[in-house]
Amino acid sequence: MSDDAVKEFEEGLAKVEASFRSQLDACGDEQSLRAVNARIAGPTGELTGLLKLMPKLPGDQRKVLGQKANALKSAVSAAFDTQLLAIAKAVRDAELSGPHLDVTLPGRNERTGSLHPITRVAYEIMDVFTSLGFDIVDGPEIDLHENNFDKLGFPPDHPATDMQDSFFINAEAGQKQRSLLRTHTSTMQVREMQKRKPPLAIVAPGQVYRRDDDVTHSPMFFQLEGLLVDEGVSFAHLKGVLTRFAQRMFGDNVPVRFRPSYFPFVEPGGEVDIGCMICRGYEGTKEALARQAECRVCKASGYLEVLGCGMVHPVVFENVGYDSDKYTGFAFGLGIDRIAMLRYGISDIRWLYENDVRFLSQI
Ligand code: FA5
Repeated sequence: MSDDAVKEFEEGLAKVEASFRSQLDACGDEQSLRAVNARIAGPTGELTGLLKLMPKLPGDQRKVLGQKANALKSAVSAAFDTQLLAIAKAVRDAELSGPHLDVTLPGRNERTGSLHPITRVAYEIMDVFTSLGFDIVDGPEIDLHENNFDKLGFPPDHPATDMQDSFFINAEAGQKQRSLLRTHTSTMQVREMQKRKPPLAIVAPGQVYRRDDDVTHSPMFFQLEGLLVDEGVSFAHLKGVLTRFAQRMFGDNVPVRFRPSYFPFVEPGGEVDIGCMICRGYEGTKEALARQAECRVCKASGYLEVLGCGMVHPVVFENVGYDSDKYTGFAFGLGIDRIAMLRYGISDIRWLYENDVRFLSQI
C-alpha cells in the first residue's frame, strides 16, 4: 500500500519536474502564465495534490520525499517569478519601442447627459402653473377602476371605459375591484379632492397608458392634470388660465382654439387645439398652406389637440363629498408629449421614446 503511494508520489514529482519549466516559459502574457501556474502549484494544482499524499508515505521515506517535493515547489515558484518579470519587461519594451505618445493631441471630452425633452417641457409647464398659484401633486400609475372611471362619473360598462382601451392588471383572488394602469391623470382629481377641502388649485403630471400607437399617439405618454375648485369659479377662469398657459409656452400670438367636446366628468366639456408648429399652416401664406396640406401631425387641419377640459361635473363633487351647490371648478388634462412635439417641431411622437442620442442631442 505504502509502496504504491511512494511510486505514485515519485512519478508525480517526475512528471511535474519534466514539464513545468517549458509550460511556464511558453506563456506570452500574464493571464495565461497565472493560469498555468495555478494548474501546477495552485490550491487544486498537480503539485498540491501530490503533497496531500504525504501522510500515506512510509515514515522512513517521508522526510526525503517531502524535501524533494518542497524543492520542486520552490523551483516552480522561482520559474514563475522569472517568467512574470520577462513578460513585464517585454510589455514595457514594446511600449518604449512603439509609436510615440503624442501628448499634444486634444483630450477626449466627457460626454455629459441632459434632461429628456419630455422632462424639460414638463418642468416648463409646471413653472407656468406654479406661477399662477397651482400646487404640484403626485400619485400612483396603477390605480383602482373606481378612481380612474367610477368616481369620475363613468357609469359601469360605459363604452368610454372601452374607448380608453385600458391595460388592466389581473385581479387577485378575493380582490373586490380591478386595478389598471391609469389611462389619464384625472385619477388625481378624485385622489386630491378626497384628501383636501376647497379652495384648491393643483396640477398633477405623470405617465398614463392606453392601447394607442401612431405618429401622435404612444401607448405610454405623459399628461398633466389641472384642477381648480372654489366658490364662483366659471368657464371664463378656465379659458383665461389655459389661454395664458398657451401664450407662455408658445408666445402671445399662438393660435389657440377651444372646441366643445364630451368627457363624463365635466359639463360643459371642451378640447383645446394649438396651431401646428410642424407645418405652421397658420401663417396662411401659399407655402404654409401647401405644407399644411401634407402635414401628418395635424392631419392637414393646421391644429393639434393638446388638452381636454371643462367645468367639474356636480356628480364628481358628490362622489368625493364636496357640496356641489356651493363649489364650482374647472379641470383639464394636457398631453405633455404633444406640447413637446410642438415646442421642438418633432413630427413623430415615437422618436421621444427610442432613446436615440443622435435625435435627443439635437433638441
Ligand atoms: C383625457 O385624458 C381627459 N382625462 C382630459 C380631461 C381632464 C378632460 C380634465 C376634462 C377635464 P384625452 O383622452 O383627450 O382626455 O387626452 C388628453 C390629452 O392627452 C390629449 O389632448 C392629447 O394631448 C393627449 N393624448 C391622448 N392620447 C394620447 C396618446 N396616446 N399619446 C400621446 N398623447 C395623447
